[in-house]
Amino acid sequence: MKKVQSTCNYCSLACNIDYIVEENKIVKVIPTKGYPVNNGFSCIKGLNLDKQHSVYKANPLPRIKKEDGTFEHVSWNEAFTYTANKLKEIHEQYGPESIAGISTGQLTLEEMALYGHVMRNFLKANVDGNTRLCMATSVVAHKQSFGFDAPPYTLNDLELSDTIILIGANPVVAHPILWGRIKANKIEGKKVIVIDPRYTETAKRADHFYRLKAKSDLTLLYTLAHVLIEKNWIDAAYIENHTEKFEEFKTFVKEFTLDKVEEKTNLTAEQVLELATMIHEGKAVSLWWTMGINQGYEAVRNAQAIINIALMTGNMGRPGTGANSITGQSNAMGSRLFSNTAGLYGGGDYDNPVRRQAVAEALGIDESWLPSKPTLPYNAIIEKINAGEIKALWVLCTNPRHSWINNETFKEAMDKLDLFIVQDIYDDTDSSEDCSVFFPVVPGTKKEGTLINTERRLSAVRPALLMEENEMTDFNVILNVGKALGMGDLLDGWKTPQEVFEKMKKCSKGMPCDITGVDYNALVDSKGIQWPFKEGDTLTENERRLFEDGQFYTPSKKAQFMFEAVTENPLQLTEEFPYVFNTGRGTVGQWHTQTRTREIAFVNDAVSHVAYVHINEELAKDLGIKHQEMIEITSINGVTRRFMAMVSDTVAYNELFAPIHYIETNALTPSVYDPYSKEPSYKSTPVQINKVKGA
Ligand SMILES: Nc1nc2c(c(=O)[nH]1)N[C@H]1C(S)=C(S)[C@@H](COP(=O)(O)OP(=O)(O)OC[C@H]3O[C@@H](n4cnc5c(=O)[nH]c(N)nc54)[C@H](O)[C@@H]3O)O[C@H]1N2
Ligand SMILES: Nc1nc2c(c(=O)[nH]1)N[C@H]1C(S)=C(S)[C@@H](COP(=O)(O)OP(=O)(O)OC[C@H]3O[C@@H](n4cnc5c(=O)[nH]c(N)nc54)[C@H](O)[C@@H]3O)O[C@H]1N2
Ligand code: SF4
Ligand SMILES: [Mo]
Repeated sequence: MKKVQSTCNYCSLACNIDYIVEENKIVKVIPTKGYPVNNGFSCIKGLNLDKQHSVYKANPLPRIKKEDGTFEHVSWNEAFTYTANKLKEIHEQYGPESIAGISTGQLTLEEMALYGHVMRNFLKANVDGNTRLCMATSVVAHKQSFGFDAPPYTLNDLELSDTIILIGANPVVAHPILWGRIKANKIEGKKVIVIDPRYTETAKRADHFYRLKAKSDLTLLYTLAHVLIEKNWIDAAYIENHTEKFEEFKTFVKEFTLDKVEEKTNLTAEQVLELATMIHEGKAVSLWWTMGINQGYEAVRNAQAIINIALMTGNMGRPGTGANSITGQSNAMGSRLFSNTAGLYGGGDYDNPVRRQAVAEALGIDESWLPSKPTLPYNAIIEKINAGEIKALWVLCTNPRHSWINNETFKEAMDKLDLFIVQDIYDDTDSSEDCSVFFPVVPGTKKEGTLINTERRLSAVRPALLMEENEMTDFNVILNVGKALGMGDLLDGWKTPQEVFEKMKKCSKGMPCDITGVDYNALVDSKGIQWPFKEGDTLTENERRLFEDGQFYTPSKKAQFMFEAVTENPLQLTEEFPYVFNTGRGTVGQWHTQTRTREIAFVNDAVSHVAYVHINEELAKDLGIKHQEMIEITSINGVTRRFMAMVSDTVAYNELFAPIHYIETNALTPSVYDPYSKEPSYKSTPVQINKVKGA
């Protein structure tokens, strides 16, 4: 019997888990005691990490689609040669920009970095990640406001805050262990406040719930700022010493008066005043946001409006404070910093000559190998496939046929591609079923590498199980495609996860995310370690927050007030499409496109097997719809899908909520993005409801 401590590779908390292993079988899964994130607890997904490949498992050999449309399993060598030859052909005939990749926030940082090296440095292809669907808004907001993509908090701040404001976040379902930290907060008179259009599982457990109109956060937050300024409930010294552009912001928010707020947000002047008073009276106020903010048509400004509230009230850098973006996937943070997609390894723009030189030296390559510009964003990649300009796509550890916005456009793209490579642990996902090359890989229980969680904590993934015959890791698939492409000595120092980690450490030197002091092997059986951790640093605390000295990463070292006029949602409700179709996580047990969590029998037995929407009781009555009746929903994008109506007290009269775990949901979401982050606006689609004829 042996014990292997590893990291849960579902959500961004990246809890640690002890696997008890006997004869290459996991016989017990125990949440690691003493690990700072989850200290002996985990959710049902973490407890069932051993279930992957228990019911569904792909043939361990790769699969190729032949000219006549039939499929064949081939040897790994044959698949690598076939894929590399096809990629080279397309590269030669149509140029590097005819190849693209979609990476993920759910692989290890070493796998992402290697993929970025093969695809971006060597092939000069565009590679975006599914993190675009998730964290792109926070990335842009942080960069502009703080000077670097740096979430300031440590999870312990949840236990040190007397006023916790959750905006567009439903941690009871999406981050249960984080919710556990809120419950563990023993401060007397502590307030938990939820701002959401939906009376969520979290709102039901909160002290205050503000049901705002969908996508009206910006008006609410600017009005709040205005009230705080009017009442002089601001921290003038903090603003003076640590921020810039406050005077402009103050003038800008003057027009956001309380008398106008109700019409725009559905919240009364009294409610907004009450919220402002709680912020004023709180000694340690923390504001937390997730996808209700990140996924919107003016999302970056929304995130920054939250940051502005924290800055102007001096709720930054002190215990229990902060404007805190919660990440989604286990390694979204690793993907943001080390995937070579939107910026250089370790951060910094591709047009920064000093950083280019430093990164090239760290990698031991000529600077000209580095990409000259950021990748095309996800939406542009799909548009270019559909325009016939991109011919080859390699997707790994994501399932875009299901999760991409307006997902019929991805179906169209799949049909257009000359070469569609999918790398997944299952060969029957919506994306992989019909692809030209399928690379089957082993799940996280057989892999080695590093993840970075929502509070910037690096932790070790280590294999609990040995590989079986013909099995392959993500790392080795990418490495072998690189070899078959002829990368030769460009792969020196990229041959093992540890070698890649050492390169990434070097790339991070001198950057805010400096990890030069982290020892790859010392991460094993440890408490993890938050960045920054420089060479020579000694660890005195397991929980560290940023900006305690009031110094930010901008050239002036001051945080920036960022703001812009509120704009109309490009998709307005109309007489024909009078209801808002909101989307998000349905249950704790279900993970995104449900490929993995379908293997947890307890979850699979308990959840709906047909797509469903929550509908308000009054609305259901008015439309003559019964609980669990099948209804048709038509979106403003012209697509109609069937859902089961679930009468619920969680949604307002003119709003519906559909979990994302069913492919029908994103058939209805039209292609709308934030202008700066290009993150999809997934949560406010105008729709119509119809009874199914003859039902
Ligand atoms: N069980 C489970 N857990 C998960 C995941 C999963 O699939 N399943 N996925 C993980 C990932 S990758 C992510 S990104 C996180 C997401 O975690 P969350 O963001 O917490 O989850 P969502 O349900 O997408 O959205 C949160 C809330 O935003 C609200 N919202 C919608 N529109 C608005 C608006 O205009 N304003 C405001 N203020 N709120 C709005 C929704 O009603 C919803 O309650 O969860 C992670 N955890
Ligand atoms: N309408 C709407 N749509 C949304 C959202 C929303 O709130 N509303 N949220 C968006 C967000 S925040 C996110 S993060 C995305 C998530 O969307 P996806 O990334 O598409 O969802 P997953 O189901 O997590 O896909 C991961 C895939 O990787 C596979 N996999 C698991 N482990 C491994 C591994 O070790 N290696 C490899 N190669 N594959 C593996 C799984 O089987 C699965 O097919 O969805 C987005 N879509
Ligand atoms: S809370 Fe997140 S990281 Fe922790 S066990 Fe659950 S899914 Fe895994
Ligand atoms: Mo996400």
